[in-house]
Amino acid sequence: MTSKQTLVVAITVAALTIAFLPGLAVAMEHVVGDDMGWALDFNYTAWAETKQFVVGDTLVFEYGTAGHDVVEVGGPDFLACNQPDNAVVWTSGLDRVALDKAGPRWFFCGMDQHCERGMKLKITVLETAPPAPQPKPPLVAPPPSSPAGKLEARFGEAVAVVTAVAVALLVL
Ligand SMILES: [Cu+2]
Repeated sequence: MTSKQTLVVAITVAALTIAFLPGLAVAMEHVVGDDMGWALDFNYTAWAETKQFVVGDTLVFEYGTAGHDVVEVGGPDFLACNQPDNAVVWTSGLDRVALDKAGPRWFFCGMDQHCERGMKLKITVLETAPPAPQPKPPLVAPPPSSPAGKLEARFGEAVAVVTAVAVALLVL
């Protein structure tokens, strides 16, 4: 093996390692309000501040259908507790909301004056989880439920890096 080939192999291994380490993060389900569920007299703003929402995660709203529902609106309607005709409404009592894109999402309860009474939730969905400190490599393989799409995206990035480095070495 030439020194260039050795270098390419070393860089490939490094790039793949960097690309796949963050892929160990597993999509999370967030039960809104934890044990309290979706209810009156709970501070969902404070609750949301303790959580991290990442693309691929799921929000789960749990509530009695007689008293509550879940309405998704835009920012201004959220502030005004206004439910427009085209708002998305969930009513199952066990509503699973996929967080499929980055950015803010706004929800409130559309029943009576529940929104005005604070039954409202704003979250910000992150593209990727910020890197957590990893003192040691994990000893177990990631579960098979790891989102394949994310891994493929990361693999694509790694391939791009390796290709760019290999081309640069050949040109030099
Ligand atoms: Cu309600």
